[in-house]
Amino acid sequence: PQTIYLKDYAPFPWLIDGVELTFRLSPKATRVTSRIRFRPNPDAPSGPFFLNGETMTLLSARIDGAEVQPEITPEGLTCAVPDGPFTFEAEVEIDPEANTSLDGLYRSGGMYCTQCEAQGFRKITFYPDRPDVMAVFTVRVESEMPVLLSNGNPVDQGDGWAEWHDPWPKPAYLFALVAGDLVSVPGHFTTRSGRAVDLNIWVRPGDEGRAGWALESLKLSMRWDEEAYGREYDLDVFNIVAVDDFNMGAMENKGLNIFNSRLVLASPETATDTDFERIEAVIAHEYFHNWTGNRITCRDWFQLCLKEGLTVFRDQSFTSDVRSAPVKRIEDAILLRARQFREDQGPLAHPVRPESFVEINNFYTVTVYEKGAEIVGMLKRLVGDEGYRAALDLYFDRHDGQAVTIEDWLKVFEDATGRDLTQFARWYSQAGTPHLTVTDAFEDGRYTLTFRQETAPTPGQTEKAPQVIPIAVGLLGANGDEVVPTTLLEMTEAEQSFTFEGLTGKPVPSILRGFSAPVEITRESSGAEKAFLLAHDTDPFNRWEAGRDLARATLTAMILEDAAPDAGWLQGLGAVLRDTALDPAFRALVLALPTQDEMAAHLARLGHVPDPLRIRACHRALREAMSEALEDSLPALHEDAQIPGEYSPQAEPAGRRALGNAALGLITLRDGGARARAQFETADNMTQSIAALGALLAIGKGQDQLAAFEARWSHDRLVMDKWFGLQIALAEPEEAAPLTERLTQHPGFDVKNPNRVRAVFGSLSGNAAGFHAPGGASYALLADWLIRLDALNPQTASRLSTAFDSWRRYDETRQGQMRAQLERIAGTDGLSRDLSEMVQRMLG
Ligand code: B3K
Ligand code: ZN
Repeated sequence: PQTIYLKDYAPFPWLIDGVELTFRLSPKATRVTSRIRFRPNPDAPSGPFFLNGETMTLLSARIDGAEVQPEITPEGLTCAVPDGPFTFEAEVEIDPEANTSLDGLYRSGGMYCTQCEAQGFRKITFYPDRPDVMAVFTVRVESEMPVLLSNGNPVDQGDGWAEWHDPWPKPAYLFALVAGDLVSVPGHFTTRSGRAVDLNIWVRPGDEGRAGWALESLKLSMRWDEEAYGREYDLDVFNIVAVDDFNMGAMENKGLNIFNSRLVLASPETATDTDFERIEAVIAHEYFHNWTGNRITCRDWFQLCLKEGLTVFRDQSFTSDVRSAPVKRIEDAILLRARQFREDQGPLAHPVRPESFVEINNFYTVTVYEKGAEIVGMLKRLVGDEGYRAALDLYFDRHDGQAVTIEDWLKVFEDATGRDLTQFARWYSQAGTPHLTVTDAFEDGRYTLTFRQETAPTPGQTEKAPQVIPIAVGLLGANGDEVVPTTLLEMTEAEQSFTFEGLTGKPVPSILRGFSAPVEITRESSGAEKAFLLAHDTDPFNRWEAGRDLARATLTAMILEDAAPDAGWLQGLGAVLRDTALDPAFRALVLALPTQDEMAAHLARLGHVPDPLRIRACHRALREAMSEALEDSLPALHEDAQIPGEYSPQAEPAGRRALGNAALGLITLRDGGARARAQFETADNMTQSIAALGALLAIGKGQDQLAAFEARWSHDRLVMDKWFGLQIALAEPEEAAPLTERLTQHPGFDVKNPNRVRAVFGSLSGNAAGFHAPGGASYALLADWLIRLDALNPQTASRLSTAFDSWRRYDETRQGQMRAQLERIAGTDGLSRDLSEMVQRMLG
């Protein structure tokens, strides 16, 4: 397979004045006719006329009405064309029923739907399938299905047909079509300039009662984008469709977002608080793409972070505003460290803007998305709120309707604020997590902080240059008062010192407040200093961070030195938990330990070979110690979460339930499960019922509850995903592989449904001790299924294969076992481009 390089970018030699498509839908033989008006691109060198096209049969082609015989390859079509403008017409036949890749036009549960990002449109018809070719589309759909949807505004419809017109030029990856037996939960929104917009959440008949939250989230997002960014919606309708078989979360197609049903459907009985929050955030994310992604898109796929990093940053800001900002920041930092730092540490590390790829779908990563969002956050911190708003206004103004690059993006910040971003741009090109080492000194009222930055080599990048790191620092006095409020230090050198004058005593520094840069930090500081910050820091992020550091330190000492749990930390934890002035959601986060995988990564960084079983045992022992030390506080926290009246998924009650469920988990370690069983019996919502079930499974009980849960929910795919996932995630190490294998034989297991496959195999690899259990059975089982899945759905197989990316962390036996599985996958005939690229990179 061919490697594509950023440096080879060349514009398409033609522009498109209009596209007309007609779909005659039929399960196995859908006919697509296209009429595309091309005109030479005055800004591009001329070149051969090539249209992408795969897995389809060309029935006929015409140029300016005259039949032509193009040359067809597996990748597309070439053909001689006139010098000036011309119209290209084609009729092709495709087979949606046979399309198990869920990319292009496919069928899911009897409906037709599409997924075109990144390169699915080329499975629908012959077209220049690249984001820098933008065109106005008119679409006619013919089908006996009752609901026929496409992008833009409805033009007209009749019996068995509908026509849509999208006035906004767009790249083909934003094309969408849906045809199905659907019902809508309708709504209305009036934009601030007075445009009336019809909203619809389209679901299967019977699911109407679970779409209300998605609709409310959409309205909230539309208002927020007007208020926070001055961005209004630009069509008469906005449609969202829920589909069961979907490779990822959702897709921002212009005016017709298509969503994985798990990110649309929610009711208190079937969805957890986390699901509700996630739905709200993803609805917002896809909606925000209307401006950051659709109106302004990417010149090429190397610029993916241009739309994804920015849109994630926007959805994070939205959640901060509608929920709790400190809690959101902590959640985002946890995710970034657990997944993006892990990616950076292993063979899949790549820059936020990669320079080459084989399969672009392999680069929809936490690095592009979440680290991409961190870069936008740093830019905002560096230029300030006003500078940021001015830069964004200029971005929308200057680039509306264009397909642009990271250089264009940085230029608007330079032009709007006068700042030189040459060095800052390294955040986009340099892979790896910068590591900061901090030392300090105090003399004569002068306090000096010295930072050294270092980034470990990553594949293809051995030398790393210093980056611009915004470090937010505050200084606390001995009594806990803030003697220097949060100050932004801008580090640009490999090593750099900053001084604070006029202090009366040596302060306690609170460094990297609000997680002001996506870096790791090491500072030799005493446990007492961290305990002080846990008790006093005015920055909620660093207060949480101090507790997290202490938890990690005590776990590390338990694992490496057989130490006892740190009594001082347990005491500090108790004080935080009992502090009712603190947000319960925040307290729940303070109570959560670093995951076993994070501990493995941490030990590996310290130069040790992590033993997953040992980590698990110490993790458990520490939780037991917490359960004992906090015994007096936990019941009250649990009882406070039993909120009378109607369930609400808003932040405040959800936070109380999060804390209550965290308390329940700890109580269950000591009460034999009595309280959890009672909660399971009486809970009227999924948040509390699944937490009770999890608490029981974690102590090796709960089999009756598991059976009752299945009996109650076996008809519901989304709820059953939780049932499949939870028991695997919590299985004893030696039980994980056999249980997973048994569950693949369960009548509810469906290898063609990505949610189910992820519930099963994502939970297996997420169960660190189970995945790495001695003998390697889990490795072999995952590899078996990756091979099987790859033949049906390469994208989902490729995504799940990242479970192996940390293989070099472990002991020789485990390394050998994992490598053998990777090699077995690599040696499989007919492997997809997706999975083979991943496996090759992991084998390095
Ligand atoms: N843009 C889509 C992701 C497409 C993934 C293609 N493999 C969803 C999103 O980020 O909003
Ligand atoms: Zn996105």
